[in-house]
Amino acid sequence: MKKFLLILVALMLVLSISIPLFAAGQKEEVKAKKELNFLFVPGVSDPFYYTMERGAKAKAKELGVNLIVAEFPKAWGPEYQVPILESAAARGNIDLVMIAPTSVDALIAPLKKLYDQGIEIITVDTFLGDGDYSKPSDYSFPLSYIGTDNELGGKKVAEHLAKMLNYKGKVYINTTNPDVSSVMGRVKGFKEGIAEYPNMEVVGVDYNLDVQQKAQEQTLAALQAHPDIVGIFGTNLYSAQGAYQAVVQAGLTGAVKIASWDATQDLINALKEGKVDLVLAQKPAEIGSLAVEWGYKYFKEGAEVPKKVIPGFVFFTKDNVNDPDMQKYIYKK
Ligand code: T6T
Repeated sequence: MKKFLLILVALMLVLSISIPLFAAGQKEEVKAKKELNFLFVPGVSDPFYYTMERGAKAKAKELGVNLIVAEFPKAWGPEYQVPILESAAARGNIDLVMIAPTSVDALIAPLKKLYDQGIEIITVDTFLGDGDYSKPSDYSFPLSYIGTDNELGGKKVAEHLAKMLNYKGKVYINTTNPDVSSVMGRVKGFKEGIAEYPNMEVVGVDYNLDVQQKAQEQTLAALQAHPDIVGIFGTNLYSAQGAYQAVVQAGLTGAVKIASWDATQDLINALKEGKVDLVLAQKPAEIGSLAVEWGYKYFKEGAEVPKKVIPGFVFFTKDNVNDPDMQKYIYKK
């Protein structure tokens, strides 16, 4: 019995040393490989992610990384994104997945499964859990979150909108989903920003599930329910496009100020026409490019990837919308 126990202890010792060595050896092997395979999984089919794809492709070409772009989900949600992720990853030989998780919780398990198979993860635009990958948790396995500081953006939008409204009146938010980090952050930041002004109030938040038609209908209903709404925040491109269309439809252009997020050509044109008053432009091409670059540095140079990489944002207003140096911020494929 004693002899058996001794053998068991010795066996466990050998295993505890050799498993990490084997894993480290595997990583070294990937580093030394000539070509890296990165898989990009966007959140949905929209100009924001097409622009991100463009930035990622350009950087991949420059660095000689093989970038595989998964099918763009037709609609927003894990039920569309997870099957695309799983079938794209099943082709094998993927070193890194760059993905915009369409839910803070529902993507944890499918991504953890890939991570456990040896695939590194960078979340772009949206994150898992609270996005803090620096403290141990069941969602801290990604190398990094690379995307906008959405809370800060929401706060800044509130400041601009409040100023346009002389710091008084009722405002309304149209957003996409309650479990998506990007828009959650925007709503939180905006509410906190508006709370700074005692004569302002957020009268409602609607969730359009990233469907523009729904955003338009909800905004019309909100304008009917609260005829004293003077400002609206559309938290992403479909929300904002639906919201301003509703204001046009209600004949309230100019009377109700629209703060919008995401610089599509449609929203920029609407700004020029006075149908929208503010457009926040994120930097999707830079997000895509940075994700490829950090992945490359990690594998080829052994770089430590920062847990958060935050490119900034810029605002379009009627005063700068025609500036030549602002045109690069309009989303393009
Ligand atoms: O606003 C972007 C993105 O940041 C967000 O996570 C989802 O919506 C967009 O893709 C715009 O449609």
